[in-house]
Amino acid sequence: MNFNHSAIESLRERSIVTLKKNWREGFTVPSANLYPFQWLWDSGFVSMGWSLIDKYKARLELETLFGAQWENGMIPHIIFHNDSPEKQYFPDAKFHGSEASDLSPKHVKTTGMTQPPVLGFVLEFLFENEIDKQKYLDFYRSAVKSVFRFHQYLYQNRDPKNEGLVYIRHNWESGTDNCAVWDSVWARYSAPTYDFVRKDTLHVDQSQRPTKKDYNYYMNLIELSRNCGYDEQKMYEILPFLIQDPLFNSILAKSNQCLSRLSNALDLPELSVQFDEWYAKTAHGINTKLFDDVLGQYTYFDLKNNVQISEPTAMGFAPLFAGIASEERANKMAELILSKHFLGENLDGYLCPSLGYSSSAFDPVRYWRGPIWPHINWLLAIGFKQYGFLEIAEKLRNDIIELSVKKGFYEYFSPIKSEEFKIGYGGEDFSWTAAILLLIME
Ligand code: 9WN
Repeated sequence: MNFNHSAIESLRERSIVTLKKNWREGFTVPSANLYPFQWLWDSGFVSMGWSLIDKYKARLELETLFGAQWENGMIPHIIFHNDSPEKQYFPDAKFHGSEASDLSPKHVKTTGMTQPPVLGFVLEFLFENEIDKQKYLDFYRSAVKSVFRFHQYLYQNRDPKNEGLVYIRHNWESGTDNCAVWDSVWARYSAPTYDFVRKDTLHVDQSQRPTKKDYNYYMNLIELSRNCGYDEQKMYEILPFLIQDPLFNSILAKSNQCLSRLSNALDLPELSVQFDEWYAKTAHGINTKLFDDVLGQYTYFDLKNNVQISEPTAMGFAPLFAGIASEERANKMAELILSKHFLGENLDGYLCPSLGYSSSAFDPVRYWRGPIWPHINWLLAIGFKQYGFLEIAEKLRNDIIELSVKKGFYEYFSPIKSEEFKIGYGGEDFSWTAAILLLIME
Protein backbone atom coordinates (compact mmCIF):
# COMPACT_ATOMS: atom_id res chain seq x y z
CA MET A 1 0.00 0.00 0.00
CA ASN A 2 1.32 3.43 -0.92
CA PHE A 3 0.81 6.31 1.46
CA ASN A 4 0.55 9.66 -0.19
CA HIS A 5 1.14 12.95 1.53
CA SER A 6 -2.52 13.65 2.27
CA ALA A 7 -3.13 10.15 3.72
CA ILE A 8 -0.20 10.67 6.08
CA GLU A 9 -1.43 14.14 7.00
CA SER A 10 -4.92 12.90 7.87
CA LEU A 11 -3.43 10.07 9.93
CA ARG A 12 -1.36 12.62 11.80
CA GLU A 13 -4.43 14.77 12.42
CA ARG A 14 -6.38 11.78 13.69
CA SER A 15 -3.53 10.83 16.03
CA ILE A 16 -3.51 14.31 17.54
CA VAL A 17 -7.30 14.27 18.00
CA THR A 18 -7.10 10.85 19.70
CA LEU A 19 -4.40 11.93 22.13
CA LYS A 20 -6.26 15.11 22.97
CA LYS A 21 -9.48 13.20 23.54
CA ASN A 22 -7.76 10.81 25.94
CA TRP A 23 -5.93 13.53 27.90
CA ARG A 24 -7.15 13.99 31.48
CA GLU A 25 -5.77 16.28 34.18
CA GLY A 26 -2.06 15.54 33.94
CA PHE A 27 -2.07 12.16 32.22
CA THR A 28 -3.49 10.21 29.26
CA VAL A 29 -5.86 7.26 29.60
CA PRO A 30 -4.97 4.38 27.24
CA SER A 31 -8.59 4.11 26.07
CA ALA A 32 -11.53 6.13 27.43
CA ASN A 33 -13.87 3.29 28.39
CA LEU A 34 -11.72 0.20 28.65
CA TYR A 35 -8.75 1.60 30.63
CA PRO A 36 -9.77 4.77 32.50
CA PHE A 37 -6.58 5.29 34.58
CA GLN A 38 -2.86 5.84 34.03
CA TRP A 39 -0.71 2.85 32.99
CA LEU A 40 3.08 2.92 33.22
CA TRP A 41 4.29 1.76 29.82
CA ASP A 42 1.35 3.31 27.99
CA SER A 43 2.34 6.64 29.55
CA GLY A 44 5.89 6.18 28.34
CA PHE A 45 4.95 5.62 24.69
CA VAL A 46 2.27 8.28 24.82
CA SER A 47 4.68 10.80 26.31
CA MET A 48 6.99 10.32 23.29
CA GLY A 49 3.98 11.00 21.04
CA TRP A 50 3.08 14.11 23.02
CA SER A 51 6.66 15.37 22.79
CA LEU A 52 6.17 15.80 19.03
CA ILE A 53 3.08 17.96 19.42
CA ASP A 54 2.95 19.35 22.98
CA LYS A 55 6.13 19.13 25.04
CA TYR A 56 4.48 20.44 28.18
CA LYS A 57 2.05 17.51 28.24
CA ALA A 58 4.89 15.07 27.50
CA ARG A 59 6.75 16.19 30.64
CA LEU A 60 3.61 16.42 32.76
CA GLU A 61 2.58 12.87 31.83
CA LEU A 62 5.85 11.60 33.32
CA GLU A 63 5.79 13.93 36.29
CA THR A 64 2.38 12.52 37.23
CA LEU A 65 3.79 9.02 36.96
CA PHE A 66 6.80 9.82 39.16
CA GLY A 67 4.39 11.33 41.68
CA ALA A 68 3.12 7.79 42.41
CA GLN A 69 6.56 6.17 42.83
CA TRP A 70 6.75 3.91 45.87
CA GLU A 71 9.27 4.57 48.63
CA ASN A 72 11.28 1.53 47.57
CA GLY A 73 11.61 3.01 44.05
CA MET A 74 8.97 0.90 42.30
CA ILE A 75 6.89 2.78 39.73
CA PRO A 76 3.47 1.14 39.77
CA HIS A 77 1.69 -0.33 36.78
CA ILE A 78 -1.66 1.45 37.28
CA ILE A 79 -2.31 4.73 39.10
CA PHE A 80 -5.96 5.03 40.06
CA HIS A 81 -6.22 8.82 39.89
CA ASN A 82 -9.89 8.96 40.71
CA ASP A 83 -12.55 6.66 42.04
CA SER A 84 -15.51 7.08 39.75
CA PRO A 85 -14.30 5.11 36.70
CA GLU A 86 -13.80 2.10 38.96
CA LYS A 87 -17.21 0.99 37.82
CA GLN A 88 -15.63 0.58 34.41
CA TYR A 89 -12.57 -1.46 35.35
CA PHE A 90 -11.86 -4.56 37.36
CA PRO A 91 -9.86 -5.43 39.44
CA ASP A 92 -10.21 -2.01 41.05
CA ALA A 93 -7.99 -0.11 43.49
CA LYS A 94 -9.66 -1.83 46.43
CA PHE A 95 -8.82 -5.31 45.19
CA HIS A 96 -5.19 -4.35 44.58
CA GLY A 97 -5.06 -2.75 48.04
CA SER A 98 -1.77 -0.88 47.71
CA GLU A 99 -2.25 0.42 51.26
CA ALA A 100 -1.26 -3.09 52.44
CA SER A 101 2.31 -1.82 52.01
CA ASP A 102 3.81 1.06 54.05
CA LEU A 103 5.90 1.88 51.00
CA SER A 104 2.98 2.82 48.74
CA PRO A 105 2.07 6.48 48.19
CA LYS A 106 -0.44 7.93 50.64
CA HIS A 107 -2.12 10.44 48.33
CA VAL A 108 -3.13 8.06 45.53
CA LYS A 109 -3.95 4.37 45.12
CA THR A 110 -1.95 2.20 42.78
CA THR A 111 -1.42 -1.44 41.97
CA GLY A 112 1.33 -3.28 43.86
CA MET A 113 3.21 -4.30 40.73
CA THR A 114 5.10 -2.62 37.90
CA GLN A 115 5.33 -2.78 34.07
CA PRO A 116 8.14 -2.80 31.46
CA PRO A 117 10.71 -0.10 32.36
CA VAL A 118 10.41 2.04 29.24
CA LEU A 119 11.09 5.37 30.95
CA GLY A 120 14.83 5.46 30.25
CA PHE A 121 14.53 5.46 26.48
CA VAL A 122 11.47 7.68 26.74
CA LEU A 123 13.39 10.34 28.68
CA GLU A 124 16.27 10.35 26.23
CA PHE A 125 13.79 10.76 23.36
CA LEU A 126 12.07 13.68 25.11
CA PHE A 127 15.38 15.37 25.93
CA GLU A 128 16.65 15.05 22.36
CA ASN A 129 13.45 16.67 21.13
CA GLU A 130 13.60 19.64 23.51
CA ILE A 131 14.19 22.94 21.75
CA ASP A 132 15.42 24.71 24.88
CA LYS A 133 17.31 21.98 26.75
CA GLN A 134 18.83 24.38 29.31
CA LYS A 135 15.41 25.48 30.49
CA TYR A 136 14.38 21.97 31.52
CA LEU A 137 17.60 20.62 33.01
CA ASP A 138 16.05 20.40 36.50
CA PHE A 139 13.13 18.37 35.21
CA TYR A 140 15.41 15.90 33.42
CA ARG A 141 17.87 15.59 36.32
CA SER A 142 15.08 14.84 38.73
CA ALA A 143 13.43 12.41 36.26
CA VAL A 144 16.69 10.51 35.68
CA LYS A 145 17.14 10.17 39.44
CA SER A 146 13.62 8.76 39.79
CA VAL A 147 14.27 6.19 37.09
CA PHE A 148 17.63 5.38 38.66
CA ARG A 149 15.78 4.52 41.90
CA PHE A 150 13.32 2.42 39.91
CA HIS A 151 16.07 0.38 38.23
CA GLN A 152 17.92 0.06 41.53
CA TYR A 153 14.73 -1.36 43.06
CA LEU A 154 14.51 -3.91 40.22
CA TYR A 155 18.12 -5.08 40.55
CA GLN A 156 18.03 -5.18 44.35
CA ASN A 157 14.72 -7.01 44.68
CA ARG A 158 14.18 -8.99 41.48
CA ASP A 159 17.55 -10.56 40.68
CA PRO A 160 18.12 -13.09 43.48
CA LYS A 161 20.90 -14.96 41.66
CA ASN A 162 22.69 -11.83 40.53
CA GLU A 163 22.32 -12.79 36.87
CA GLY A 164 21.49 -9.33 35.56
CA LEU A 165 18.00 -10.66 34.75
CA VAL A 166 15.13 -9.28 36.78
CA TYR A 167 11.98 -11.33 37.25
CA ILE A 168 8.35 -10.35 36.95
CA ARG A 169 6.01 -11.64 39.66
CA HIS A 170 2.65 -11.10 37.97
CA ASN A 171 1.73 -11.69 34.32
CA TRP A 172 0.50 -8.09 34.08
CA GLU A 173 4.03 -6.88 34.82
CA SER A 174 5.06 -8.23 31.41
CA GLY A 175 2.55 -5.94 29.67
CA THR A 176 1.71 -9.00 27.53
CA ASP A 177 -0.99 -10.28 29.81
CA ASN A 178 -2.21 -13.63 28.45
CA CYS A 179 0.99 -14.58 26.63
CA ALA A 180 0.91 -18.32 25.91
CA VAL A 181 4.17 -18.77 27.83
CA TRP A 182 2.32 -18.57 31.16
CA ASP A 183 0.10 -21.54 30.27
CA SER A 184 2.75 -23.93 31.54
CA VAL A 185 2.93 -22.00 34.82
CA TRP A 186 -0.85 -22.12 35.29
CA ALA A 187 -0.83 -25.86 34.44
CA ARG A 188 1.21 -26.56 37.56
CA TYR A 189 -1.46 -25.48 40.06
CA SER A 190 -5.13 -24.52 40.32
CA ALA A 191 -6.26 -21.05 41.28
CA PRO A 192 -9.40 -20.66 43.37
CA THR A 193 -12.53 -19.61 41.49
CA TYR A 194 -13.31 -16.01 42.38
CA ASP A 195 -16.73 -14.51 42.45
CA PHE A 196 -16.36 -11.29 40.47
CA VAL A 197 -17.86 -9.38 37.59
CA ARG A 198 -15.46 -8.62 34.77
CA LYS A 199 -15.71 -5.15 33.27
CA ASP A 200 -13.40 -5.60 30.28
CA THR A 201 -15.97 -7.77 28.51
CA LEU A 202 -18.53 -4.94 28.76
CA HIS A 203 -16.35 -3.00 26.33
CA VAL A 204 -14.70 -5.70 24.21
CA ASP A 205 -15.98 -9.05 23.00
CA GLN A 206 -14.94 -11.95 25.21
CA SER A 207 -13.31 -13.70 22.23
CA GLN A 208 -10.66 -10.94 22.10
CA ARG A 209 -9.78 -11.03 25.80
CA PRO A 210 -8.20 -13.50 28.28
CA THR A 211 -10.48 -16.28 29.50
CA LYS A 212 -12.35 -16.25 32.81
CA LYS A 213 -10.16 -19.12 33.98
CA ASP A 214 -7.05 -17.03 33.26
CA TYR A 215 -8.52 -14.17 35.30
CA ASN A 216 -8.71 -16.44 38.35
CA TYR A 217 -4.93 -16.83 38.16
CA TYR A 218 -4.43 -13.09 37.74
CA MET A 219 -6.64 -12.39 40.77
CA ASN A 220 -4.97 -15.08 42.81
CA LEU A 221 -1.49 -13.61 42.26
CA ILE A 222 -2.77 -10.22 43.41
CA GLU A 223 -4.42 -11.69 46.48
CA LEU A 224 -1.29 -13.63 47.45
CA SER A 225 0.87 -10.53 46.98
CA ARG A 226 -1.49 -8.29 48.93
CA ASN A 227 -1.52 -10.83 51.76
CA CYS A 228 2.28 -10.50 51.86
CA GLY A 229 1.81 -6.74 52.34
CA TYR A 230 3.66 -6.48 49.00
CA ASP A 231 6.85 -7.41 50.85
CA GLU A 232 9.32 -8.37 48.10
CA GLN A 233 11.13 -11.10 50.04
CA LYS A 234 7.89 -12.74 51.16
CA MET A 235 6.46 -12.59 47.63
CA TYR A 236 9.65 -14.14 46.25
CA GLU A 237 9.26 -17.03 48.69
CA ILE A 238 5.62 -17.84 48.03
CA LEU A 239 4.52 -16.66 44.58
CA PRO A 240 4.08 -19.41 41.97
CA PHE A 241 4.87 -16.96 39.14
CA LEU A 242 8.49 -15.72 38.84
CA ILE A 243 9.51 -15.24 35.21
CA GLN A 244 12.57 -13.82 33.50
CA ASP A 245 11.01 -12.17 30.47
CA PRO A 246 13.02 -11.22 27.34
CA LEU A 247 10.90 -8.15 26.55
CA PHE A 248 11.00 -6.73 30.09
CA ASN A 249 14.76 -7.30 30.39
CA SER A 250 15.56 -5.96 26.91
CA ILE A 251 13.58 -2.82 27.63
CA LEU A 252 15.47 -2.48 30.91
CA ALA A 253 18.80 -2.86 29.08
CA LYS A 254 17.84 -0.33 26.41
CA SER A 255 16.70 2.14 29.07
CA ASN A 256 20.00 1.73 30.94
CA GLN A 257 21.93 2.47 27.75
CA CYS A 258 19.88 5.59 27.00
CA LEU A 259 20.09 6.77 30.60
CA SER A 260 23.85 6.40 30.62
CA ARG A 261 24.13 8.85 27.71
CA LEU A 262 21.48 11.14 29.17
CA SER A 263 23.16 11.22 32.60
CA ASN A 264 26.40 12.35 30.96
CA ALA A 265 24.57 15.06 29.05
CA LEU A 266 23.05 16.21 32.34
CA ASP A 267 26.38 16.17 34.12
CA LEU A 268 25.54 13.22 36.36
CA PRO A 269 28.62 11.05 35.60
CA GLU A 270 28.32 8.75 38.62
CA LEU A 271 24.83 7.68 37.52
CA SER A 272 26.09 7.11 34.00
CA VAL A 273 28.70 4.64 35.28
CA GLN A 274 26.05 2.65 37.14
CA PHE A 275 23.69 2.59 34.13
CA ASP A 276 26.56 1.27 31.99
CA GLU A 277 27.26 -1.50 34.50
CA TRP A 278 23.59 -2.48 34.59
CA TYR A 279 23.40 -2.47 30.80
CA ALA A 280 26.39 -4.82 30.47
CA LYS A 281 25.11 -7.11 33.20
CA THR A 282 21.62 -7.46 31.74
CA ALA A 283 22.93 -7.87 28.19
CA HIS A 284 25.15 -10.69 29.45
CA GLY A 285 22.25 -12.31 31.34
CA ILE A 286 19.94 -12.20 28.33
CA ASN A 287 22.59 -13.62 26.03
CA THR A 288 23.76 -16.41 28.29
CA LYS A 289 20.40 -17.59 29.60
CA LEU A 290 17.54 -16.68 27.28
CA PHE A 291 18.52 -17.66 23.73
CA ASP A 292 16.95 -20.84 22.36
CA ASP A 293 19.03 -22.24 19.48
CA VAL A 294 16.31 -24.56 18.23
CA LEU A 295 13.66 -21.85 18.10
CA GLY A 296 16.13 -19.29 16.74
CA GLN A 297 15.15 -16.49 19.08
CA TYR A 298 15.18 -15.38 22.73
CA THR A 299 12.76 -16.93 25.12
CA TYR A 300 11.53 -17.01 28.74
CA PHE A 301 12.84 -18.61 31.92
CA ASP A 302 10.57 -19.82 34.70
CA LEU A 303 12.65 -19.13 37.81
CA LYS A 304 10.24 -20.80 40.20
CA ASN A 305 10.34 -24.13 38.37
CA ASN A 306 13.83 -23.69 36.96
CA VAL A 307 12.86 -24.34 33.36
CA GLN A 308 13.09 -22.51 30.03
CA ILE A 309 9.74 -21.94 28.28
CA SER A 310 9.89 -21.67 24.51
CA GLU A 311 7.17 -20.29 22.32
CA PRO A 312 7.65 -18.25 19.13
CA THR A 313 6.74 -14.69 20.21
CA ALA A 314 7.21 -11.13 18.96
CA MET A 315 8.74 -10.43 22.37
CA GLY A 316 11.54 -12.91 21.67
CA PHE A 317 12.98 -10.46 19.08
CA ALA A 318 13.21 -7.61 21.63
CA PRO A 319 16.95 -8.04 22.38
CA LEU A 320 17.55 -6.54 18.91
CA PHE A 321 16.01 -3.30 20.18
CA ALA A 322 18.59 -3.19 22.98
CA GLY A 323 21.40 -4.00 20.53
CA ILE A 324 22.54 -6.99 22.56
CA ALA A 325 22.20 -9.86 20.08
CA SER A 326 25.26 -11.00 18.09
CA GLU A 327 25.19 -10.68 14.28
CA GLU A 328 24.78 -14.43 14.04
CA ARG A 329 21.73 -14.47 16.28
CA ALA A 330 20.29 -11.42 14.52
CA ASN A 331 20.56 -13.32 11.22
CA LYS A 332 18.72 -16.27 12.72
CA MET A 333 15.97 -13.99 13.97
CA ALA A 334 15.65 -12.26 10.59
CA GLU A 335 15.19 -15.67 9.02
CA LEU A 336 12.60 -16.63 11.62
CA ILE A 337 10.46 -13.50 11.33
CA LEU A 338 10.30 -13.97 7.54
CA SER A 339 9.29 -17.61 7.84
CA LYS A 340 5.84 -19.21 7.98
CA HIS A 341 6.06 -19.09 11.80
CA PHE A 342 5.48 -15.33 11.67
CA LEU A 343 4.15 -14.65 8.16
CA GLY A 344 1.77 -17.61 7.94
CA GLU A 345 1.71 -20.59 5.59
CA ASN A 346 1.50 -18.42 2.43
CA LEU A 347 4.11 -15.97 3.72
CA ASP A 348 1.67 -13.10 3.17
CA GLY A 349 0.63 -11.98 6.68
CA TYR A 350 1.13 -8.70 8.48
CA LEU A 351 4.01 -8.42 10.95
CA CYS A 352 4.51 -9.07 13.75
CA PRO A 353 2.10 -11.50 15.41
CA SER A 354 2.53 -11.52 19.18
CA LEU A 355 2.48 -15.32 19.05
CA GLY A 356 3.78 -17.32 16.10
CA TYR A 357 1.37 -19.33 13.92
CA SER A 358 3.15 -22.56 14.84
CA SER A 359 2.21 -22.30 18.53
CA SER A 360 -0.74 -24.49 19.49
CA ALA A 361 -2.17 -21.50 21.39
CA PHE A 362 -2.16 -19.18 18.34
CA ASP A 363 -5.41 -17.22 18.01
CA PRO A 364 -5.44 -14.23 15.60
CA VAL A 365 -7.83 -12.12 17.69
CA ARG A 366 -7.20 -13.08 21.31
CA TYR A 367 -5.11 -10.34 22.80
CA TRP A 368 -1.47 -11.43 23.26
CA ARG A 369 -1.95 -14.83 21.59
CA GLY A 370 -1.55 -13.74 18.00
CA PRO A 371 -2.63 -10.13 17.36
CA ILE A 372 -0.21 -7.40 16.29
CA TRP A 373 0.46 -4.58 18.77
CA PRO A 374 1.63 -1.18 17.39
CA HIS A 375 4.20 -0.37 20.10
CA ILE A 376 5.83 -3.80 19.74
CA ASN A 377 6.19 -3.20 15.98
CA TRP A 378 7.78 0.17 16.71
CA LEU A 379 10.48 -1.28 18.91
CA LEU A 380 11.12 -4.27 16.66
CA ALA A 381 11.45 -1.96 13.65
CA ILE A 382 14.16 -0.04 15.49
CA GLY A 383 15.83 -3.33 16.42
CA PHE A 384 15.88 -4.84 12.92
CA LYS A 385 16.98 -1.54 11.38
CA GLN A 386 19.92 -1.32 13.78
CA TYR A 387 21.16 -4.66 12.44
CA GLY A 388 20.75 -3.63 8.81
CA PHE A 389 17.49 -5.49 8.04
CA LEU A 390 15.88 -2.48 6.44
CA GLU A 391 13.13 -4.30 4.57
CA ILE A 392 11.88 -6.02 7.72
CA ALA A 393 11.94 -2.68 9.54
CA GLU A 394 9.99 -1.05 6.70
CA LYS A 395 7.38 -3.79 6.73
CA LEU A 396 6.91 -3.55 10.52
CA ARG A 397 6.36 0.16 10.13
CA ASN A 398 4.18 0.07 7.01
CA ASP A 399 1.97 -2.71 8.30
CA ILE A 400 0.98 -0.60 11.30
CA ILE A 401 0.19 2.36 9.07
CA GLU A 402 -1.85 0.19 6.69
CA LEU A 403 -3.74 -1.53 9.51
CA SER A 404 -4.62 1.78 11.18
CA VAL A 405 -5.74 3.34 7.88
CA LYS A 406 -7.90 0.36 6.96
CA LYS A 407 -9.28 -0.58 10.36
CA GLY A 408 -8.95 2.37 12.72
CA PHE A 409 -6.94 3.24 15.83
CA TYR A 410 -7.39 -0.06 17.60
CA GLU A 411 -5.52 -1.64 20.47
CA TYR A 412 -4.47 -4.65 18.35
CA PHE A 413 -4.97 -6.23 14.91
CA SER A 414 -5.18 -9.69 13.40
CA PRO A 415 -1.99 -10.63 11.49
CA ILE A 416 -4.04 -12.54 8.90
CA LYS A 417 -4.97 -10.66 5.71
CA SER A 418 -8.50 -11.78 4.94
CA GLU A 419 -12.08 -10.51 4.86
CA GLU A 420 -12.79 -12.54 7.97
CA PHE A 421 -10.54 -10.21 9.96
CA LYS A 422 -11.42 -6.90 8.41
CA ILE A 423 -11.84 -5.03 11.72
CA GLY A 424 -9.43 -4.01 14.48
CA TYR A 425 -9.66 -5.53 17.96
CA GLY A 426 -9.68 -4.49 21.62
CA GLY A 427 -10.13 -0.84 22.61
CA GLU A 428 -10.82 1.85 20.00
CA ASP A 429 -9.22 5.29 19.70
CA PHE A 430 -6.26 3.87 21.51
CA SER A 431 -3.65 6.30 22.84
CA TRP A 432 -0.47 4.38 22.11
CA THR A 433 -1.67 3.51 18.61
CA ALA A 434 -1.98 7.26 18.01
CA ALA A 435 1.39 8.00 19.63
CA ILE A 436 3.19 5.24 17.73
CA LEU A 437 1.76 6.51 14.44
CA LEU A 438 3.14 9.96 15.19
CA LEU A 439 6.52 8.39 15.92
CA ILE A 440 6.70 6.21 12.83
CA MET A 441 5.47 8.94 10.49
CA GLU A 442 8.17 11.34 11.78
C1 9WN B 1 -3.86 -4.90 32.63
C2 9WN B 1 -3.39 -0.55 29.22
C3 9WN B 1 -2.95 -1.98 29.45
C4 9WN B 1 -1.58 -2.27 28.79
C5 9WN B 1 -1.27 -3.76 28.77
C6 9WN B 1 -2.44 -4.49 28.14
C7 9WN B 1 -3.72 -4.22 28.95
C8 9WN B 1 -4.52 -4.46 31.32
C9 9WN B 1 -5.85 -5.17 31.18
O1 9WN B 1 -3.97 -2.82 28.93
O2 9WN B 1 -3.58 -4.74 30.26
O3 9WN B 1 -2.68 -4.16 32.84
O4 9WN B 1 -6.73 -4.92 32.01
O5 9WN B 1 -6.03 -5.97 30.27
O6 9WN B 1 -2.17 -5.86 28.05
O7 9WN B 1 -0.09 -3.99 28.04
O8 9WN B 1 -0.59 -1.58 29.46
O9 9WN B 1 -3.37 -0.26 27.86
